[in-house]
Amino acid sequence: MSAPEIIRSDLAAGAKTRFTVVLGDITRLPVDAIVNAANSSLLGGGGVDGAIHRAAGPDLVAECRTLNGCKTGQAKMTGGYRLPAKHVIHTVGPVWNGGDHGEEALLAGCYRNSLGLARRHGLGTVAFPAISTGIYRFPAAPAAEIAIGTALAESKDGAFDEIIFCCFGDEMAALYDRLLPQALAGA
Ligand code: AR6
Repeated sequence: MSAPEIIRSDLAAGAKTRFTVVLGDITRLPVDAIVNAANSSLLGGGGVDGAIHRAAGPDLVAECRTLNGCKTGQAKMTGGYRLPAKHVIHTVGPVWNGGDHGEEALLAGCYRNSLGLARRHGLGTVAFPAISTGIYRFPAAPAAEIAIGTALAESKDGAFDEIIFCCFGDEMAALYDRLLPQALAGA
């Protein structure tokens, strides 16, 4: 895929954190941390997880082996190795199972706990993929609302310079491009 493209970049009124929608491959972003939509083993997989491990090289899985996995909705951090990102925050999204198995709260937990980890380590720029919306089948629109809403709520203290939503396809980018200004206007 070609170099990531900025679709939209906005500040909420009176707020310090910039929210940016990017179309492209998250492994190419030179940020403090990219978030990985991992599975509970943290030992790699398909989708964005596979792409991140391929781009980071084998030292990433070696560090992941020391972490003893990760529960759904939680997050753990490693180095970025060969990635342009300094760190990888690995989180485990919920598998969509119809919506009445706590999926929404678990997905919000992924964003909240990833940003909590970033805040504790003083990381100013964090990029998220659309967690759970691929192999785990979470519907894109409610997932995007949870992503944006949780990130807005968690950044009110001004701890982050920029939060990036990295979309891997035109449809996802159009969805975030539509939802982000609505959410910022209401924030
Ligand atoms: N950059 C940004 N986004 C991407 C990239 C990329 N390089 N590649 C895919 N996406 P998925 P999940 C998007 O399936 O649903 C793995 O096997 C993709 O289009 O990667 O949370 C893990 O090991 C989609 O919008 O993650 C788990 O077993 C989003 O990333 C399982 O998949 C998430 O899709 C996790 O499933």
